[in-house]
Amino acid sequence: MRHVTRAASAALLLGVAPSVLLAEIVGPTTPPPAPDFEAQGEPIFVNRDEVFTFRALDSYNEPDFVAAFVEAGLLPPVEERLPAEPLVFSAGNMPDGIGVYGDVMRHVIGGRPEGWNYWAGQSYGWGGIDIAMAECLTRTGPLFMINPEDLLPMPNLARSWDWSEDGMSLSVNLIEGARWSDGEPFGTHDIDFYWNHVVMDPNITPLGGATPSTFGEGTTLEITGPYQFVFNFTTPFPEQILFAMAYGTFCPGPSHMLAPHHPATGGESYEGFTSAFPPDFMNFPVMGAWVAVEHRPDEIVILRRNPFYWKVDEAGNQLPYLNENHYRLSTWADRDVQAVAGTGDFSNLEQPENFVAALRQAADEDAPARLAFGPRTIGYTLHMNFSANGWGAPDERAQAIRELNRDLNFRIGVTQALDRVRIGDSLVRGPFTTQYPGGLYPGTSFYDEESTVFFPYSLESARAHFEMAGLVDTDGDGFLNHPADVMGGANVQITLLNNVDFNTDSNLAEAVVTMMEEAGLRVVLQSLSGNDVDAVAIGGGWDWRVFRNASELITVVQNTTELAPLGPQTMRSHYANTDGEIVLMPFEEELNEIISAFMATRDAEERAELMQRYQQVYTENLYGIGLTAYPGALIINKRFSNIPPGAPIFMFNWAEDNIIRERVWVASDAQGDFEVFPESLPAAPGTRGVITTN
Ligand code: BQZ
Ligand code: CA
Repeated sequence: MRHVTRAASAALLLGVAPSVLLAEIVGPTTPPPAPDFEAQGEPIFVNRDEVFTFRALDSYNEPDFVAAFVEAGLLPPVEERLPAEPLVFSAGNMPDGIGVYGDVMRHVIGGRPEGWNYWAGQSYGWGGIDIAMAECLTRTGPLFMINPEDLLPMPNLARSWDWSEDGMSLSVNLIEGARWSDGEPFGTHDIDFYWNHVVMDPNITPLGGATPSTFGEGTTLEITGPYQFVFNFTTPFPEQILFAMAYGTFCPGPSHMLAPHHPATGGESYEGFTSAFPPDFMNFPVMGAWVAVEHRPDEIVILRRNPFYWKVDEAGNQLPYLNENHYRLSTWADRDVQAVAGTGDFSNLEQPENFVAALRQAADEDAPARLAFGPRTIGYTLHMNFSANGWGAPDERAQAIRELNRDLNFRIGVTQALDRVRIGDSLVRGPFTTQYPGGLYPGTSFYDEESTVFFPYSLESARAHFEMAGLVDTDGDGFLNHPADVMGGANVQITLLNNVDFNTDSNLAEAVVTMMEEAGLRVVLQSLSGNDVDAVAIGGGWDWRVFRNASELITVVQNTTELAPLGPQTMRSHYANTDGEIVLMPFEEELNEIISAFMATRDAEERAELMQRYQQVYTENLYGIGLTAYPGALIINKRFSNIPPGAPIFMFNWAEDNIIRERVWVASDAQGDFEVFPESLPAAPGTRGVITTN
């Protein structure tokens, strides 16, 4: 009731609504209930220190073929390759216990590697390649199984941290004596390079999009030793920093490789920095469990075990257990097909168009793969470009759209023109999809239904709102026109950016085009492939965009800074112009206040209340227009052991991180004959392939 009154009075306040229009307005409600859908498999909840600890063991083991490299004098002994106190996975937390060496995880992906300079924004092709190669200061993927009372990021390259008494600084201790996969030492020299020449350098944006605002405005980093550094803050106890240290935003690169190419440290130019490690540059040094040793374009990327990996199991076996990781370069839909058929090993079943076929095949007792649906954490938002001061250099037409995007009546018109039942059914029938108004997802810990504003589907109401936004079909061709003083009163024409690599993105984009046409709005697709979509999205050359949501709308605590336009490049629908200026709408100021307050408090009740306000302000202002939300399923070949029960395909991170691949193994009698480079190890950086002992 409250909402209905508010919307009607808002229309009156705008002073443009004749009573005829008001009669057609359908007011907002709370969201319709989601169909029941049981997640399959519950996580076994534990505290973080039950998963692993850092400590020295009496002795260490390695695969026999690796020991042969040591005997041949090609590699230092295993105890010298490991840190004094490696990360030790506890047997008690392993679903199937200590493993054996061998075999391969065969991934299939839809992306393509652009190059290996992640720190200059190059994608490795997604689907778990970068997650396998890059390690970060903290780790969040496995948090889906951590007790709520202990829910903070897990240590990783950062083995521990201490807050100062006043909470204004955090000193971080790195793992000591760990090495990059080429044997070079890892330490704060790598942190120094990442912080000062990647994060703080406005000329480059690393792949995860880390900017100074990611770590809190005014945060500084001071190196205090070879393995220790200190963050200094402007507000006390910004716990958020621990999440900003995780995947995507604080995964340092090998400074011994990167620094010589960076203009600030001896390199020639930024272009030179970006292109220094093209896709055919093999054996780029990593801290991850596997190294890229082979890339055949459009065919495959092969990763081989890193002999310097700094994690072991409780019996002292150096990890990983799996010798190789394959990434066949195909399509995302093919990943589902191959995983179910057993010619691939892993898929995040995330495109509902494939649900029915996958379910049918997996139901067979002899099916090679198991399939388990998780919570409803895959969702799509229609983003509008809110920059009216130059981001992406809009022409007159695009500028007119930006101004419409900033008009609440226009956004209400758009949301009410969307029939979300039809949208869901166009992807898959059954209890999977739910009508998603936008903002936080139902079923997640900070979600509050009462604070969620849902504008029901109504073409009449949509048209009335478009009219209140000044759009009328003045030439009678069925499409709404701008007022005479904008674009000469021409038809409104909007572009919709979508990622053609996913059928779901394309189907949703087409549904939006169709439904807008029914309401008189002309929308044309701007269809691009993944890497190009990301480039256009960051560059700002788009009006609307279909976007698969990131983790902040599920967890709130991961990527929190991306919930509001706190910095020049934090809110993906509203970046600053090239001068770093951003003109906020009043409700955006409110969102900024809420998120800043959220990050500044550790009081659980206050945090819950703040997120209720966030959801209210977000959904009543339609900051992002929700399209649909649904559950995804993890498909994994039955021969793998140690897959944690209840691992969601997406929560704090993707399943490629959630399942902790370095401790996944295959029983000897179940191992396939899949290794392409048996008995070998990665060659030197810049060299193709592997080395052997003979
Ligand atoms: C999962 C993921 C692992 C990126 C990518 C891709 C890019 C986005 C997103 C997902 C793929 C898979 O997602 O779809 O299931 O394997 O790789 O990284 O969509 O285009 O830019 O954010 O993670
Ligand atoms: Ca017209």
